[in-house]
Amino acid sequence: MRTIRPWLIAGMLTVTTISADAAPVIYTNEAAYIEALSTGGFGTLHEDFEDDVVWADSRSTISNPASTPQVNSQGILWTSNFATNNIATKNVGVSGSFGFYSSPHGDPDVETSDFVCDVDDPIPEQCFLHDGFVGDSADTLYGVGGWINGTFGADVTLFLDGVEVGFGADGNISSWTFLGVIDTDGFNSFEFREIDGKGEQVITIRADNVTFGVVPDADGDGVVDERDNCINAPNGPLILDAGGNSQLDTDSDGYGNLCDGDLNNDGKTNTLDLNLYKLAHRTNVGDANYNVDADFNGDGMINTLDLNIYKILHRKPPGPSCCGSF
Ligand SMILES: [Ca+2]
Ligand SMILES: [Ca+2]
Ligand SMILES: [Ca+2]
Ligand SMILES: [Ca+2]
Repeated sequence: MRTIRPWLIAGMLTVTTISADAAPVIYTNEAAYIEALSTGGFGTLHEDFEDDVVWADSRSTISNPASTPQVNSQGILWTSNFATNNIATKNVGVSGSFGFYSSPHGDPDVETSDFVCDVDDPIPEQCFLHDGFVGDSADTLYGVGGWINGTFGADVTLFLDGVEVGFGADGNISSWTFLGVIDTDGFNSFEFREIDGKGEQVITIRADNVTFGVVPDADGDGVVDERDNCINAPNGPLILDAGGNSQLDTDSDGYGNLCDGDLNNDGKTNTLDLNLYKLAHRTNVGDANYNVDADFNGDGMINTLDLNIYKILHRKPPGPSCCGSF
């Protein structure tokens, strides 16, 4: 019975509050950033690097460094901005017990190269260390903002999907500073990069308390609205239906069973559907009259629980759904 249905038509619909082709907006005030995400209709995802289970392999102390090539936390894959470097978390954060950084710092090839990097002006590009870190997300992100700190007045810039957005003068930091950006066009990767540190002068950056702007998940079931076949009825991986199914849609019309009382698929839920329901009431899987589409909660039995769900659906069109066509 357990059905994990792939989101076949992901992204077909867009959230109406998201406007296209707007320039990214920089924020240096966390409250203003969070408020702008809310006003824009976005949900938020917060990363404080405190989850010991998720971040276990990256935990380190000054005396006993530990690091790992990558960590996937809440759908964000965190890596260093140099492929051969690792990432680490230790007691360098702005709050809680842990913050985040790349380990080692910057381009591992600079200090070992034969290139002469002890010049100040102009500084060859090969001399820059560019300490930093990257996050990649399969789901589209619309904002990234967090507390950044660096040594020696770190110059921090930001790349979204490989394109530099920058922080301008705001990216010149020497104490914990909030740096954020909202890009309503969406992005799937970001990089915070230090652009001033060079050979013989490592300038490091660290991060903590990062908040992402994400598409909304109205019912909080772990499937964002743009992929949720029952936007207002929890039926996703975090809140499975009574049968343990996620996104169960037995007639494959794009509306999950939990929000699809339209048993004859004419776009309406009316007496015709009620009559179909009645035929299946008090049947179980395997019975002659069992109708899998009328098993709204997916538990293999059509009983009072399903009737109660049908009552809510009666006289309403199926959905709302990401991916239905009515
Ligand atoms: Ca949802
Ligand atoms: Ca359906
Ligand atoms: Ca109908
Ligand atoms: Ca049932």
